[in-house]
This record gives sequence, C-alpha cells and structure tokens, in this order.
Amino acid sequence: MQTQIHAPARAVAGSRALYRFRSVEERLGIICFSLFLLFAMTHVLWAHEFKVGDIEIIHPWSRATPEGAKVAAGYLVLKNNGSSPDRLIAATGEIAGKTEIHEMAVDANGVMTMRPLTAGLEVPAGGEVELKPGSFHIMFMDLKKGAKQGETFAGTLTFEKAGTVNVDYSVEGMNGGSDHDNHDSHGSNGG
Ligand SMILES: [Cu+2]
Repeated sequence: MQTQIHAPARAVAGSRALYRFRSVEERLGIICFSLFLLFAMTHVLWAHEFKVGDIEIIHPWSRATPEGAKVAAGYLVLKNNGSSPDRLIAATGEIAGKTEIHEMAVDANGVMTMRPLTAGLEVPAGGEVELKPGSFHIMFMDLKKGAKQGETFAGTLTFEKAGTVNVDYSVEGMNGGSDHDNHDSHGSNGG
C-alpha cells in the first residue's frame, strides 16, 4: 500500500524534473531553429534549388562573361530521387540564341575537347550528375547579352521523364566558384 502512494509522488517529481529539462531543451531548440532559419536563408541565396518530378536541380550557376563573349557555360548538380533513370535532353537560356548540353574530356592525344551530347545526359536512378568546369556543362551560344556577376538569368531544363522546369542561373565572378578551370578556352576553340 505504501509503495502505491509513493509511486505516484515519485512520478510527479519525476515529471517536474522532466518538464524543467524540456524547457531548457525547448530554449535550445528555439536557438537551433533560429540558426537553422538563418542558415536556410543563406542557403537559398548561395545554393538555390529547383525540382521537377523526381529530379532536383541544385545551384545552377554561370560565370560572368568578358566583354563581347559569344559563349558561356552553365553548371549545376542533377539529383535523381526516383527509382528509374532519367535524361536531361534539352536546355535553354534567356541570354543565348542556342543552347546545347556538352561534355568536356581529354581525347586520345591528351587534348581537351568538347562535344554536344546529342542523346542527352543520363541521371542514374537514385544518383546524381555534376555539371562542372572541365566536365559536363550547359553551353550557351550566340549570346544575345553577357552574364554579369551578381545577376541571374532564366533558363529551362527538359528531362525525358520529369519534363521541363524553369531555373535561374546565378552569375558568379570570372574567377569565382570552386575548382574552376579556364572555360573561356571554349571561345577560342569555337564554342
Ligand atoms: Cu561547351
């Protein structure tokens, strides 16, 4: 009988202690949430994302073009959350008269070359593909206007299964970003 009286008393004391602990946790939670919000806002600015169907498009960006440039390149990460492969088959950019999907690779003679991927670029099921300097990229040609640092320009990406999505490319400095090679060599190679 005595234990039955004591047990609820202990439970009450226990729940009070738990409540105090929770309130500290809640305060910490609010701080964490605020930090998360701050991070999320910064994240949107620096690494914006787009989505269509199972495809996530992470941080489309381009580099500021020198005066009179006729070509520019677009870079981004494509993530496929689906269980079947998809394929990037077309792209457009408002600054360009013509847009292609390109691959850059070292040929048998050790020369950097690039070629249009006429069949598109596969995004494996549950996997991702990175379009980056020195590798796959979106090629903006017949530029109608240059890309200015700090600005964005609109474009579309079309996937075989997921369909078409509008994206914005953020224009970074000519030497900005990470792991940048000299993609301007495209111009002298004939785009
Ligand atoms: Cu190219």
